[in-house]
Amino acid sequence: AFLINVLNTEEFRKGECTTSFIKDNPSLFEITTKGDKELKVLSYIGEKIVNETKGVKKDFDALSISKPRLPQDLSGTKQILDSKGVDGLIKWIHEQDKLLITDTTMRDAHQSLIATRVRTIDMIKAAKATALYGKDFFSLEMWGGATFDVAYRFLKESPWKRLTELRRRIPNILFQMLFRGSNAVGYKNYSDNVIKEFIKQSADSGIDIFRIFDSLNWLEAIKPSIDAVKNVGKVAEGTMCYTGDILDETRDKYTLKYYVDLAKDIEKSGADILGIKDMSALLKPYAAFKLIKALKEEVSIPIHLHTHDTSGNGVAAVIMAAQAGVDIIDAAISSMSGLTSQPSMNSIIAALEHTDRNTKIDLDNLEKISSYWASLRPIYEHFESDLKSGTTEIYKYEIPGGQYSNLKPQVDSFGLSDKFGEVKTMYKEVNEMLGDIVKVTPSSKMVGDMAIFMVQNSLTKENIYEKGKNLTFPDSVVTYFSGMMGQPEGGFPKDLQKLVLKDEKPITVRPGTLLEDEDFHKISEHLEEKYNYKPTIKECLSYALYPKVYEDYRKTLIEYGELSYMSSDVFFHGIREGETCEVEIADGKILIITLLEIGKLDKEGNVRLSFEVNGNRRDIKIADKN
Ligand code: 3PY
Ligand code: ZN
Repeated sequence: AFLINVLNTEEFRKGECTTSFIKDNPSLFEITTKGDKELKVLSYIGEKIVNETKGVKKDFDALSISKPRLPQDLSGTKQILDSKGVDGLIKWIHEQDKLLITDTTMRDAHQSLIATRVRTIDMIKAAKATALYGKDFFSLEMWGGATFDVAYRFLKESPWKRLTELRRRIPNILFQMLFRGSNAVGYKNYSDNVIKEFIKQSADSGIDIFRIFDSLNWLEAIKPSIDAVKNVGKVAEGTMCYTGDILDETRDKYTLKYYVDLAKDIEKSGADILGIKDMSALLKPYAAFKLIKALKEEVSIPIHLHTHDTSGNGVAAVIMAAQAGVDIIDAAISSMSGLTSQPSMNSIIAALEHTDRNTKIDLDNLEKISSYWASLRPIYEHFESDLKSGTTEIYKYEIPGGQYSNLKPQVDSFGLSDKFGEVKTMYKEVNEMLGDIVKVTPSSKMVGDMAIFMVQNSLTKENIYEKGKNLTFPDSVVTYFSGMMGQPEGGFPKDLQKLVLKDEKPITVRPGTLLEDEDFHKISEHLEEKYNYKPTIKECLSYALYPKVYEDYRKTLIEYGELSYMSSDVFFHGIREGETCEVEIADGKILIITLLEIGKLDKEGNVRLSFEVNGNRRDIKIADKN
C-alpha cells in the first residue's frame, strides 16, 4: 500500500523526486485498505487522542495477577448444583453453619463504584485466581443489572461473550445474575417471550442463580421470571427490595409485617431462595437482626442478603444478619468494597473467624485478588464519584448505590452542576409526592429523572399542578404513570397521574399480558440485511432489549473492529507520544503500535498522527471535533 501511494504521487510519476521526497510527503504513510483491521485500531486510538486525551496519559501499572493452573478436582457449589440439582443445593445450604458469601466484585461493586465500566478483559485476568482463591465462595454475582446495557453502550463489547469467557475459566463457583423481573436487564417491561428466552439463553451460557426483583416489589411482575427459571432447572432467587426503616415506628408503609407477608408470598410463588435487596443501604444493623430473625421464623427457604455500604454501616448490618441466622450474604473483595459498593468481604470474614459463622475462607489468598483489583482502579479513576467517606445522608435520600454515584454526572450533563444538593432534596420530595415508593432500577431512575426535571423547570410540589399542565414530562415518568413499569404499593397519586398522562389512560394489569410477542425471526432478518451477518438468538435478544444501543454497537464494530482485546489503559486513555502498546486483534494477531508524533491541526481541521505498527510507519488523519 505504501508503494501504491508512492506510485500515485505526481512528483514520483514525473521523476522529480529529491532526497527529501519521503519527508515532504507524509501522506505516503496514509495507508487505507478496506476492512483493514490495523487501520480500525489506529482510528480508535487516534479518535481517543485527538478528541479526548490530547496525548496526555498517566503512568498505569496494573498488577498482573497470577493465573494459577486449576487442579483437576477443583470443585465447589457449581458441582453441587450440577450433580444434585436445585433441591440438593438448597439442602446443602441448610446444612451449613458457616455464613455463605456471594462475591459481587464483577457486577454490583463496579456498577456502584465506577459506573459499571469494568471491561471483560480485566475480569478474565482475575478469573482463574478467583476460581482458585475463591473456591469456597457460594457464588459470584458477575452479570446482569446494568452490566448488560453498559457492556454494549459504553464498552463496545458483548455481555454474552463475557459470560461464556468467565464460565470457561471458573468451572467451580455458581454464577449469579441480577434480573429485573419483567424489565429483564432493561428499563421497561418486555414481552413475556423475551423474558423467557433471555432466561433460557443466560442459563445455557452459564448463569445458575437468577436474583429476580421488581422495582416496585410487585410480585405479579416477578412470578413469570420465577416460572421461567424453574423451567430451565436453575435457581430462582425471588427477591424483595428493602426500603424505609422497620425500626422507625412512625413509618407505617414498609413495616416488618409488610416484608414478612411479601416474603411468604415469594416463597409461595416457587422461589428456591429468598433474596433481600437493600440497594440503598437503608437496612440498619439492628433492623437487619430484627428482619432476618422474623423471616427465619416465617419462611423455610434459605435467605440471601444483599446490602451496600453507603452509610458506613454495611459490615455491621451483615454481622447482625449473620447473628440472626441469614444463610448467604453479598460482599465485595476489599479493594472494590465500601462506600456505594458492598461491604468488604475481607472485613466480614475476619470478623467471623473463631465464631460459629466462620466462613473458612482464606484471607491471605483473598488479598492476592484484592491487590489486583486495587492496581486496576487507577485506570478507571475517571469514573469514580466524589464520595470519599460513608454518608448517613443516604438514610434521608434513599438513593440506590449505583444511582448515587451516577447521579452527579447525570445532573452535570443537564448543566445543573451547582444544583446537586437541590436535586438530592428533590429526589426525596418526589418520593413523597409519589406516595413513598420502592426506588430501584428502573423506578429509581424515574424518580431521579423527575427530580432533575423539577429542578430544571423550577417546579415545586405546590406549583407543579399549575405549571406542569403544559409540560411534557420525561419518558420514564410517563412510562411509570401509565402503568408500564407495574403497579406500586398503595397505587398512584391520581392528581399527579392525570397531570403527567394528560389524556392517556393508564393500565392496571401486568404489561406483559398486553404486549405482543417479539418476533425474533423478523429481528434476525433485519440485522442480517442491515449488517450483513447472521445474528445468533442471543444477539436478537440484545436487539429486542435495546434496539438502538445494539445497532450502535454493531456500527462501532464496523468502524473500529473488535475492541474487547485492547488493554484498558489504551481503551480509555489512548497512548502518548513515544509510547508503545500491544493490541491484540480478534484473530489473535498482535499489533505492536508506537505513537511517533501527534501533528498540528491542519487547515481542514484534521490532525495527522504518525504511528509505527509492527515496524512499519503508518499515518492517519483524524478530524478534531473540539
Ligand atoms: C440494578 O438493577 O442494576 C441494580 O443494581 C439495582 O440496585
Ligand atoms: Zn446492589
